[in-house]
Amino acid sequence: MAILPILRYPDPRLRVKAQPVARVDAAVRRLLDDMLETMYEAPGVGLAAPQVNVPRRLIVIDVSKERNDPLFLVNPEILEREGSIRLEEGCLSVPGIYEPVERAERIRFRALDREGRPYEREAQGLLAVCVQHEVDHLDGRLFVDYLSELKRQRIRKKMEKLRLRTL
Ligand code: GNR
Ligand code: NI
Repeated sequence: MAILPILRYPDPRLRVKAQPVARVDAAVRRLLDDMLETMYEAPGVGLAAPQVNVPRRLIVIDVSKERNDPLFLVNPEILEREGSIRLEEGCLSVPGIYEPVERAERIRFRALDREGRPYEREAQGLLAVCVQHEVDHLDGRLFVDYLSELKRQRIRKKMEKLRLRTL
């Protein structure tokens, strides 16, 4: 297992659309395990492969309090969205920024699991928000895209300054 470096906004690699995984083989499973360890260590409730510079449609999530209920989403598809919820979101690629974003409150999604088996499930609340946030990463979208131009500009400036200090 390994901790992977996380790309930071406004890195252009976070804007690339990720490609589907052809087969869940040992290399994909190893990457999922490294992503999970990286997410737990960060700590975060989700992580998408583009955040660790891998342009593939892979996501790990764990919204449990005990941090012992990992969820693996390979080639996920959101099938239905219902209702709306406004939650304060953060992102490991935009550290220190927390802003409310409106999302669907309930979703139904399909994905492959860590063994490559297809499954379908429903989610609500934080899990539903997290799946939508992570699927956005696969499409090169970030939560700051839902904020006003002014807020996004301020965040970009702050991140550029932070990068000069931490590089
Ligand atoms: O750790 C995270 N917390 C979070 C809180 C509210 C909505 C979404 C998230 S996901 C984020 C981790 C992350 O950046 N995933 O891409
Ligand atoms: Ni994120």
